[in-house]
Amino acid sequence: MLGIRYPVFQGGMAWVADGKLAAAVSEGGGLGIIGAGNAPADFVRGEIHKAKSLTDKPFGVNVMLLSPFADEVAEMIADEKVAVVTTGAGNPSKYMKMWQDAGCSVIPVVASASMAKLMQRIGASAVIAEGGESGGHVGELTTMVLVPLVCDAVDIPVIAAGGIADGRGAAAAYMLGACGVQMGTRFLSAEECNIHPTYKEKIIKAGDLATMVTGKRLGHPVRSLRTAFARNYMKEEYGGLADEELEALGTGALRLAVQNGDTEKGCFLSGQIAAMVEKVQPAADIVREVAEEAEEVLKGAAKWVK
Ligand code: TUI
Repeated sequence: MLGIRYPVFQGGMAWVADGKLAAAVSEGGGLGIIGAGNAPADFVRGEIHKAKSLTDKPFGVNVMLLSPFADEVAEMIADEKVAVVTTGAGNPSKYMKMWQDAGCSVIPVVASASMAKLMQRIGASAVIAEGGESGGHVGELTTMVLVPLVCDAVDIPVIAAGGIADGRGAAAAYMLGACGVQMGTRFLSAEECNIHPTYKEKIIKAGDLATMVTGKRLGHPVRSLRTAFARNYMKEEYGGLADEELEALGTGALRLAVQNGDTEKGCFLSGQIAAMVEKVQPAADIVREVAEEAEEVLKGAAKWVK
């Protein structure tokens, strides 16, 4: 459907997934995705042009729907005729027709089966079912529960995300009915991923209980590494801070983590699966390794059949 060799998407991580990372993933046979995050349209356009200069293969752009620049980014994407648009943290209905008219394949991230049904009804090409094991803005359901429910709810292809970082996870996702996977955390350790070295080191060192979820009180729960910042945020969340003050505490924290590696004030978004990420390697190797390992695992699956 998308003209990619391996069914492996790289999550469109805000401040992290730039044109260079997306191009490296697409060159490796997966689908690289530029994360628009909270950036203005001109900045994202620059990353699209960078990706186009580095690869002829298809790539995508993720629109973070809570962004104050979502409207202008959405229009710019149609203007640039980007091959694939993914969306996160909301309902992209109002942009759907514009993107379809521009020839984009629209693949929204959903955190529930009802949202998946709605996306199918308005013309989505596929959906990404993202479980709460993922990093960043998370839904209620786990990948294990969400993916088969979404597969039952829609006829369009389903890509699984959240808690997947190797071929076993990808093979399991196919068994749940998905036809591809999206990974974010695993790509944080890609050579071409331009985050602060401290961020990469923290991901590689992370253990199985290294992440926590904050922000539930404000209605947008976010999973990140359990740092001084996250613990303090959690304390204030259940303390006396007003909503606006709590909101202000989080503003800019992701950028401080990504660009400065600031362990005091930075918010290091990460999925639970960081515990499985062990080394820095080229993005193309990650794509191939996961896809090939999934095939190996599935070849061995006959042992479960009489
Ligand atoms: O969007 C993500 N992950 C993100 S966005 C982000 S930036 C941010 N920073 C602070 C607060 C909030 C966001 C960091 N990580 N993943 C995709 C995703 N989408 N997960 C869950 C959803 C989702 C949630 C509700 C999709 C649709 C939805 O619909 C609700 C509605 O009806 O509008």
